[in-house]
Amino acid sequence: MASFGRVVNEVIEKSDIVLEILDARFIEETRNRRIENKAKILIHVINKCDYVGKEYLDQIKKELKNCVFVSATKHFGITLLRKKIRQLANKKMPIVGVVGYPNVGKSSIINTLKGKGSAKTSPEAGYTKGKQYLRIGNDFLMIDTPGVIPKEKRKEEELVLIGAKNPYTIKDPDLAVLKLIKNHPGLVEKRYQVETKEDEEETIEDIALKLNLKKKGNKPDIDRASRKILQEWLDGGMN
Ligand SMILES: Nc1nc2c(ncn2[C@@H]2O[C@H](COP(=O)(O)OP(=O)(O)OP(=O)(O)O)[C@@H](O)[C@H]2O)c(=O)[nH]1
Ligand SMILES: [Mg+2]
Repeated sequence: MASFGRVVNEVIEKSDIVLEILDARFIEETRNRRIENKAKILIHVINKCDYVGKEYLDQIKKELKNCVFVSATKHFGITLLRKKIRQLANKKMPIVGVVGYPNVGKSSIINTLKGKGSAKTSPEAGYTKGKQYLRIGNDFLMIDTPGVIPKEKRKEEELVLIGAKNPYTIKDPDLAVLKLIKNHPGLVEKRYQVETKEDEEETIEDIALKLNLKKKGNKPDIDRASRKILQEWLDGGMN
């Protein structure tokens, strides 16, 4: 994955307007102040709104200036986004840079605006590798960019919980699950119908046995169970 570096810096400099794409479930965690401070004109695009409730979004609306709520996959909010870009643009064919953390839906938003699949998307974080220019009709020129994470925010177990890292490629998925259980008491236990344990490592063991994920000697496979739990968390299966 690209660090916050050359590519994104260059895109922000070139762009008349910057769309900072944020995951509706993790707005604060996916904000990048360096991007926000550098952009000439900034629109916060809150994507994946299909995962969250309206009341929550009403609250966010009060806190963020220039924000638009969308769902790229459910196709809502896109017309509003197009309008907002036009409204804020100070020229006819503005260059619009699309930036944000890995996996927040940058490429998906561009595709939905364009009306057909041209920017490749994937559930895997870190999919887009270089920048790509895409013309959106006669309205604007968009630049898709690789997802970037600020250098100071590199703790793997936190990144995986906001979708910025792939649960199937990280080294210690159980650390992320332990954090998930601590941050959301009862949520994981309820999903898998297991008892709350004082030692959260035991909770993961119980889930592994329940899912029949075992290693040699009938031991619970913590690693596989953890990756599965994380994927389900990211897919919205615990709401
Ligand atoms: N539920 C839901 N899923 C979405 C939405 N937008 C995108 N996704 C999914 O999120 C995943 C990542 O989407 P991408 O468009 O590839 O994200 P990206 O920001 O371009 O990711 P990188 O290129 O890896 O930085 C894909 O599995 C999409 O289908 C949305 O509005 N709702
Ligand atoms: Mg992408």
